[in-house]
Amino acid sequence: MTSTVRLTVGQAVVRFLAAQWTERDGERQKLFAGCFGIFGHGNVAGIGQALLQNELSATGDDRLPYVLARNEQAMVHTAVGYARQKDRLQTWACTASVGPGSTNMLTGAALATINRIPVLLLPSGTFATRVSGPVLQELEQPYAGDLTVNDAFRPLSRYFDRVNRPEQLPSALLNAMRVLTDPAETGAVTLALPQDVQAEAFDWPAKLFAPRTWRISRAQADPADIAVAAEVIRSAMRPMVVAGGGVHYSEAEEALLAFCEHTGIPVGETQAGKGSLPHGHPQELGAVGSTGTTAANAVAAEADVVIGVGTRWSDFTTASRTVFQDSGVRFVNVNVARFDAAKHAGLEVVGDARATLTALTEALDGYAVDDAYRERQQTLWRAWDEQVEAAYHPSVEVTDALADGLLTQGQVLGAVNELSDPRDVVLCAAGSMPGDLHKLWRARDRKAYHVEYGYSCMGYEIPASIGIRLADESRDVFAMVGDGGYLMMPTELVTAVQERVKVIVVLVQNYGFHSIGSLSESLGSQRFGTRYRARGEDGRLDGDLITIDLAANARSLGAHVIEVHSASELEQAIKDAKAAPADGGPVVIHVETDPFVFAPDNGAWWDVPVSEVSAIDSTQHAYADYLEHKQAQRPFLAPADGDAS
Ligand SMILES: Cc1ncc(C[n+]2csc(CCOP(=O)(O)OP(=O)(O)O)c2C)c(N)n1
Ligand SMILES: [Mg+2]
Repeated sequence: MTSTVRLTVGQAVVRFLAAQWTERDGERQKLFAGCFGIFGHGNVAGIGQALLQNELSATGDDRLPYVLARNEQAMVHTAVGYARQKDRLQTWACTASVGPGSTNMLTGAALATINRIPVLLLPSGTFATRVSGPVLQELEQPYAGDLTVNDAFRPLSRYFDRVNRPEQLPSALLNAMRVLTDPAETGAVTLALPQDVQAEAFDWPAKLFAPRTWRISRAQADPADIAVAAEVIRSAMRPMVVAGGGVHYSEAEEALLAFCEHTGIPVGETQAGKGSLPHGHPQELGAVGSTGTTAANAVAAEADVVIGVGTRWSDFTTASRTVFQDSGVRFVNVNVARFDAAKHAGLEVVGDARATLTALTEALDGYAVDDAYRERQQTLWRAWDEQVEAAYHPSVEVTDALADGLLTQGQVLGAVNELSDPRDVVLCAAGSMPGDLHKLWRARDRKAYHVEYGYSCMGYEIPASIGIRLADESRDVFAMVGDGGYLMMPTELVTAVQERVKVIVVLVQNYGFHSIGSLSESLGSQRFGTRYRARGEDGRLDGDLITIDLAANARSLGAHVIEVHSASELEQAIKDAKAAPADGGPVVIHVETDPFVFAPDNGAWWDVPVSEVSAIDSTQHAYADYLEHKQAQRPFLAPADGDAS
């Protein structure tokens, strides 16, 4: 007879999750570090009771620690920050109550799926039996009796299931783990759990709870594809690599280094791929695309073969398809997901980045770019690096022109870069800083740069910094957050206090949305509605600055706050923050900047449509400008293995 265990669905979920492991390259680790949650009806009794029972009685590897968050969107961000830092080998589950608690996780789900980061979401549902419906927070639709708000997770999840009967749970759980641990499929995985089902008991086969190891294998590309790819690369005069997040997730940095050193091919980096080559490497081109360096973009403009490694080719990477200007440019795409490998009519080399780069290096034996190409790339890079130096240390003319107590954003980024340890992590997500960081940050370690630019979600910064620090306590984490981003999601400072997690938040106050203000201006919309100003006498939002005290706000949430008003105070603050106790909770450095000192220009574009007709002069001018930029847009349709001419 099969041995069985009688547990509720909630208890079975918790017990199962605690028993899951991943293994790659012979290293084994727990898949779930724990479960974040906020309780309400729906999960307070079901999953909540199960987590309590686990906390009270489970020991060692059977534990699934519970952490109370402050906002459900934020707890998904924390899980994403953790999973990305762990190269997608480990993550967290997130439990939320019926209705708003669950739908608050939707933004987090989209962010995880877009960035290809595994998180397990457990939204609670209204009664599967419907006996007492409509219950509090239940959505009713006259046209569909089986619909719930949790159906909104379907388009945002890589796997979705609703467990309406206990018998459905085993296959739902196994499928959820399959997708979470598949590098080509991974993202948000959602198991919706109706509140009555969570509390229902069932006799489960004991084998369901046996420790289970999900092997994350390194998919090998087809040797025939490697051979064609090598042939295409050998035919190139001006090849370049574009390194994406897949380089990091596959731990392919050394394989990339070997590939570049054997071939002399230079490397541009996407936001997720930054740090693929350490700063200072002779083949470094830095950021490529809309927020790219002049070096990477000049090389890209003439590249005849572009080797994308682990990139999903976002518009920022290609400067909306304008950065690669060679009329016959061809793409060779190394990617574990065929979906991404096929982009831009690329030659699909479907496989793990590390394994594939190693195979390609062998297949390219004897091939190298010529010396003139190497020299050109290095000259371009040196010219850019001088601009970075000038942004980090602006001239007296620039600093003297600043109002009292203000710094430039470049100065702030430079100080954090120079005073942090090479292994410390810098983190950002939205506003003007991601672009400036992409251009200016000197990434000195493979896991030291974490800009979320798939969803570029304001409010990601503080919760994700907690996840990163939980993932690796040997690194300090610097969360760079604008005043707009801070106001979206300061709440998790309280969670950092609760868990005594040391994160260093650099809060850059510039009174509004500087990034969108600049964008608005360039599109002829005159910075409309982007400044934090009171409503003026003319009825418009152009009155006095709203001088709210964000430093006091952070202090009230339990953070240790340091306010700085000069470059030397900023230096001291960074040193003090680094010296703060490792388990002392969050430190916030509050600094005001002058947003009108910009990072060095790269002349690159980003396609944001301008109104075709308008009654405003500035919009009409912007539209003429827009049409001109559109001319440079390329379709990228050349067959990758075809004739280059
Ligand atoms: C959740 C969310 N809402 C809106 C946006 C659009 N958006 C991008 S940047 C930005 C302004 C960010 O302001 P702040 O954090 O102060 O940074 P700054 O632009 O001033 O550097 C906005 C509204 C977004 N990215 N995320
Ligand atoms: Mg701002």
